[in-house]
Amino acid sequence: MAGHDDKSLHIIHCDLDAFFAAVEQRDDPSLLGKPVIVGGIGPRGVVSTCSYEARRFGVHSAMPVAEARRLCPEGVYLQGRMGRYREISVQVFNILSQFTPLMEPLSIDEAFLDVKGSGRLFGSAEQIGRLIKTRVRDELGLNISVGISYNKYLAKLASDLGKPDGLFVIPFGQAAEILKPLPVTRIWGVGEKTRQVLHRLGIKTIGDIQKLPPEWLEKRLGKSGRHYWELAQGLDSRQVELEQERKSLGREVTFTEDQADVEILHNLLAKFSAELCYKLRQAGLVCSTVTVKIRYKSFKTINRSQTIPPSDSDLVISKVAREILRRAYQGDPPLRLLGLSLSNLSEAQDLRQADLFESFDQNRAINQLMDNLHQRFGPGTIRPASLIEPKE
Ligand code: TTP
Ligand code: MG
Repeated sequence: MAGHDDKSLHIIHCDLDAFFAAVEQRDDPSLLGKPVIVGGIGPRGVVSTCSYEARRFGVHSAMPVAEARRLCPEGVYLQGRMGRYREISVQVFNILSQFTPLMEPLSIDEAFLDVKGSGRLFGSAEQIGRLIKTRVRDELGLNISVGISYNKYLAKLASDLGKPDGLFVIPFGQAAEILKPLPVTRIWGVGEKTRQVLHRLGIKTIGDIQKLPPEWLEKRLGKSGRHYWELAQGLDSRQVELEQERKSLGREVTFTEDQADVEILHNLLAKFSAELCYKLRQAGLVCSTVTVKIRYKSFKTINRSQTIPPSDSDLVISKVAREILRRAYQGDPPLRLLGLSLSNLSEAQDLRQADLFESFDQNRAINQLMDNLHQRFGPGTIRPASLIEPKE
């Protein structure tokens, strides 16, 4: 496997241009060349994204739609169609995965590829990048920006620097120079808060960080200080991970009408727990962290986690999840989104420690029985009473 000393160009980062807006333009060619803004259409809606034509007016993601309308009154404003974007996303990932088995999707429109072993079939990383761009354009009618380098951070930066419709390569030996003039917010993970802290320390560009001793930054920012210092030098040892190896499993729902009924929310968490634990057991995994995510109408989002002894049991996890929700939310204001994710995954044999819990073996027997029934008669055959919907 390629270690972090491998300076050959073998990591590709792909990211679609103006994804949601580009899908709208492709599905309705009368929108081509126009400023298209996708976002919530209510009075407090937020821009999800917009076409590059709209960006020229200063419109950008996360801006209130009302402000976008002021900046760009002639824009075409559309409510998103998430199902459609997911569908196209799957088609894009299908194309990408044909160039290497080592693909790591990062979000709905971006993925890393490690093409170390793909050379004989498809050529250099740059040739693969060109093939990807051609296929995504010809088969799906979308522009995808491609960044190529010898590690993940630099490949991601490269795709960003080349946008739109880019193909940008950062070879070893040029990384430090390319990084030097960029603002610190170009460091992966540095957001507005860290930017302010760094500015107060007189640090504005990545070049400013390059000149510092790592200990200096570590002393002021803790462990992330060291990490940012490494990225500023163009060092990143993280490997491209297969999706199956990903460190969490999650399920969430955005409500069509904001939801404040605590009982419905609790039942949903039980349902998510059942689905996710079934997947865990199929994969022979257990989880040690349970995270509940809630998003208010205002878009304010809260994540609350709890560490537990490793488990793959619906009963254990749904109890923990509901306890977290009970502490975090009492029914006001209404929620727009509820999610559950399980992380800190490990192989199921690590479970022995958890055998200390008395009811554990009994849970395991019940789960095994339920999984067998699922497999034989389809999902939903047998469920804990808490998962039966009120209508039924
Ligand atoms: P991005 O890749 O960040 O943005 P983009 O594809 O629209 O534009 P580009 O990559 O060319 O800069 O995000 C992908 C999609 O995710 C985007 O089309 C819409 C959605 N999204 C939101 O809903 N809200 C956000 O704040 C952001 C940044 C993205
Ligand atoms: Mg994108």
